[in-house]
Amino acid sequence: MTEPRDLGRILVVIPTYNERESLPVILERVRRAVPQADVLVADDNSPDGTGQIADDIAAEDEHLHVMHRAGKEGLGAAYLAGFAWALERDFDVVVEMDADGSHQPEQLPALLEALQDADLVLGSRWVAGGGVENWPRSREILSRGGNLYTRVMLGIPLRDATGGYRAFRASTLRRLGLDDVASQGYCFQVDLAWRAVQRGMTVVEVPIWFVERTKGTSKMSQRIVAEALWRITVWGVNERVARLSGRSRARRRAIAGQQAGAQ
Ligand SMILES: Nc1nc2c(ncn2[C@@H]2O[C@H](COP(=O)(O)OP(=O)(O)OP(=O)(O)O)[C@@H](O)[C@H]2O)c(=O)[nH]1
Ligand SMILES: [Mg+2]
Repeated sequence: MTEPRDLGRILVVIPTYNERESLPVILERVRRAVPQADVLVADDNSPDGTGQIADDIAAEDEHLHVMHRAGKEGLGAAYLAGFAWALERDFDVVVEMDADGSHQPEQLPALLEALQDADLVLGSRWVAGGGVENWPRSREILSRGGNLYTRVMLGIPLRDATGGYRAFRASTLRRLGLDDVASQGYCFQVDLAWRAVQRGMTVVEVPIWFVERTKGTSKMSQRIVAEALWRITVWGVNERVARLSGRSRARRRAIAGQQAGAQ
């Protein structure tokens, strides 16, 4: 197996909001699983003091960095700030990982290995070898259904475009045009994956075993689901309209060409 260090400098970005119980455990696991990687905790001023806990651990670990943000702005905004931080410091690879243990750090070497031949690697629950543990049936249906809808609406082949365990090359992030990303939650993940596919990048899915959190509380909400549904529908409709008008433009051009040829 190729050593992940062949990829250059790696930064794992972990967004946090009220994760005081989970964070120390996940940091420990990341440092053990991928010792050569740096970690950035992007905390939205968690009322439970997660930011302070991160600072305390960072004081003992030069490879751990903490970004303190003013208040809760959602997962997408925290990641965008983390990506900008990474690109400014010339990291070569940027990883997305939740703080709650759902994304197992021990599987990160497999994602990094796949990045050797890809622009973007998605940790995927819904490919052979992947799956979920301790998820209620309702969450599984929501995730599978959301991914099916995304596949059909956007016409992309990805099985798990909503997941948030990913590895990007820095060059990929630079090419995605992140300045106008407005989406949050699940939709943020779909947005980035779709941008990569649209730009003809190589997006690879690697099976992961997703373990539902045992500590802290979920930030998942109906609003996050509604946002995803709404935006994906708008993107899908716009895409179809653009494709159809592109086709009718091409047809008009072909007819004009035939008429010119006939004269
Ligand atoms: N900085 C920041 N992090 C957030 C915000 N919302 C969620 N997060 C973090 O994003 C990660 C994913 O959030 P979760 O609450 O686990 O969402 P989820 O995985 O969809 O929901 P569960 O399956 O119930 O865990 C966790 O590390 C959260 O702490 C936010 O507004 N700001
Ligand atoms: Mg979670």
